Amino acid sequence: MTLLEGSIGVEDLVLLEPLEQESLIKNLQLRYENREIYTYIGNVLVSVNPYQQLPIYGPEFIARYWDHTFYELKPHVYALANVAYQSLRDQDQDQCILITGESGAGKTEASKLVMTYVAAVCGEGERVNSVKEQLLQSNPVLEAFGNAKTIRNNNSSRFGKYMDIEFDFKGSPLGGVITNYLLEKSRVVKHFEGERNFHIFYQLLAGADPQLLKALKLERDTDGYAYLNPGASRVDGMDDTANFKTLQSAMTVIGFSKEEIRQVLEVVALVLKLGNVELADEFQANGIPASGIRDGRGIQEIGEMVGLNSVELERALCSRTVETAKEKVVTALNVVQAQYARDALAKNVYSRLFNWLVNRINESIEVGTGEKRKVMGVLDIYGFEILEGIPWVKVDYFDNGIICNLIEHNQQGILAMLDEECLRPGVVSDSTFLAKLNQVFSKHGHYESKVTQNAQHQYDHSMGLSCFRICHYAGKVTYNVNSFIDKNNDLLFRDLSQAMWKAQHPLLRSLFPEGDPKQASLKRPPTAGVQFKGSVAILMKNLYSKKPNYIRCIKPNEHQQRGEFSSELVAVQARYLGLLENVRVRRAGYAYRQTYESFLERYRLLSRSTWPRWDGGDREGVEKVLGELSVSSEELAFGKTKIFIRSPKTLFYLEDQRRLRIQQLATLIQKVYRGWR
Ligand code: AD9
Ligand code: MG
Repeated sequence: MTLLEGSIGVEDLVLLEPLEQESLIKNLQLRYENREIYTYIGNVLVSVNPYQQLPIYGPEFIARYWDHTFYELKPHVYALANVAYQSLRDQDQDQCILITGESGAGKTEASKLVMTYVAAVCGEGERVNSVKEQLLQSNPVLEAFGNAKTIRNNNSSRFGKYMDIEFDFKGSPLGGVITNYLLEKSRVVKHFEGERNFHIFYQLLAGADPQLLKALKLERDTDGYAYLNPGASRVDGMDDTANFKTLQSAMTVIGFSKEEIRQVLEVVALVLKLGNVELADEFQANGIPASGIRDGRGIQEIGEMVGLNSVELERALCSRTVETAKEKVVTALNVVQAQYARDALAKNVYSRLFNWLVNRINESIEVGTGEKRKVMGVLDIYGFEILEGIPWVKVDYFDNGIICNLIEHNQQGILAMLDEECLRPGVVSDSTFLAKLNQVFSKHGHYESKVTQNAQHQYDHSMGLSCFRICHYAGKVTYNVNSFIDKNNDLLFRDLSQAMWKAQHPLLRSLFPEGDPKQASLKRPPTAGVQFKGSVAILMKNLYSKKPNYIRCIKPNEHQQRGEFSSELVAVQARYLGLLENVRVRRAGYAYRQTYESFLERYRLLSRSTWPRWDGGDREGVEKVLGELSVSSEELAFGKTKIFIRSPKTLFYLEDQRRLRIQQLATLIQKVYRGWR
């Protein structure tokens, strides 16, 4: 292994010898064990989560990285932030920071470190400082409402976030825009054992002073709330009380008024109280099952808090009105349906509140029109387990086309079929959807389910009957179709939105504009799948217009433990982050386009015509080498001074051949040498 002076292992994996998966992991491990969590692959930053506070952050380090160029100091997230910021400022080039890695790998922490760095170096002055403060304080607010403890990560982001930070021509910050993606709103009503609901619920109950608690008619004990799993309310090392203070002051810095903060907390309390609304069987005179609220007190409290008639709320929860062109038909909901309606309402209230918060923050940090600005985008999305198959986790250079087609094809993709199933009249269910997938994809090489396995006489007991599996690049991922239809439909009965719209509570009311009878249209809103596809398309377009800077985050163990490095776990991540390929491409000097001269210099040992001696021109030499290796002409384009190579596979092939040839030559030399002795 090459050792850079004073460095542990190699600081840039491009220098790794031998270039293999195993040595790559060993190098990361050696560095990790010496508390060197950052390593480069050229200008890509690899970061391994230390699970401890290392003394490598803060003003002194920021100043040091500010004063040096990229390769002068040890690899660091500050160095990457520095390059991005300086090229934005001096070369007028919009930047984006793309942070990938699985849940708990350190994406959000990395994004905050980038933001802190940029904020520290991007100028001063009263106005500038207040913009910076607002930008930074958006983090605790979004984390309180959008993060939760999961099995993988005590502070897991349950939404995707993209933030554009905007600067003037001098590089001083003007403001920003935040876009959020797919909040995991099902968490509001249900989460796994050992996991928590969103932090805000615990922060409010732990941190509210007695007056506030009383005003909101809440109990401090979390066990009394159906939407909060019992026994999992505390998280080691997390102080909900202190975080509640931080949240309130962050909201104040951003510009939320006292009244706004109060209203936000009331809506949070409303969600908790909804969870405690118990529904009971009732029967109509004709014996048809219906439902009613078991104990009217909770609903009464909700009604009083948000200015709603509780009788009307009960009606909205327990019945459903279907309007046709001619008439209105009211049907009673049975208990299961009414519970579904209640939970749908809670999820909708919460996720709309979250969107409202993001918009409200944007109102504060938005930049007025007119001024020309430079932009730095920061993308922090949650783990692979959720976003597989979506373009941005596409590993560079891997042809993901087959999988994307399987999922996204306009008529025959899984998403399109899900939409179709949602629109189909009659009895549709998750299992009819799965049956359809099984039928259409029975022969698709990347699709598997119990049914297709049986047809092929293979049995994999790890897969349930309600599951299908997609063979992604990163490995096989099993999806359970339970509640796919519901999630995609994401329907909120109109009765409920109309009831919410009638509330006197200004914030709650504003969350349900479609409840206004004047607004009500019979048009179906786009399904969740369609909406998400649209927002991803916009994001991709935005990212393509910027210069990318990559941070690849790696989780060293499953236990959130410092000092523990599981080679197997890291190897899996390294594989789907494509680290080795990344190193190979860099090492080949980005030979996609390279001058004939340097290309020939590197590869001329591969042809008898050009090795050991070649007296002809560079271009002819290159033609000889490629001709002798039978590289397809489709792969090549001969420019005036440069050779262009289409696919990295060809590059890998050339690199492999070169490596073999060097080995052969080495053996040969040894033989000759022994012969001499
Ligand atoms: V998820 O997909 O949102 O579930 P992330 O965002 O990748 O995940 P996160 O940044 O939240 O992971 O990191 C998880 C935890 O690791 C943090 O709460 C810290 O306790 C810890 N961590 C991550 N990076 C660092 C670091 N550079 N220094 C110290 C860190 N601790
Ligand atoms: Mg995160």
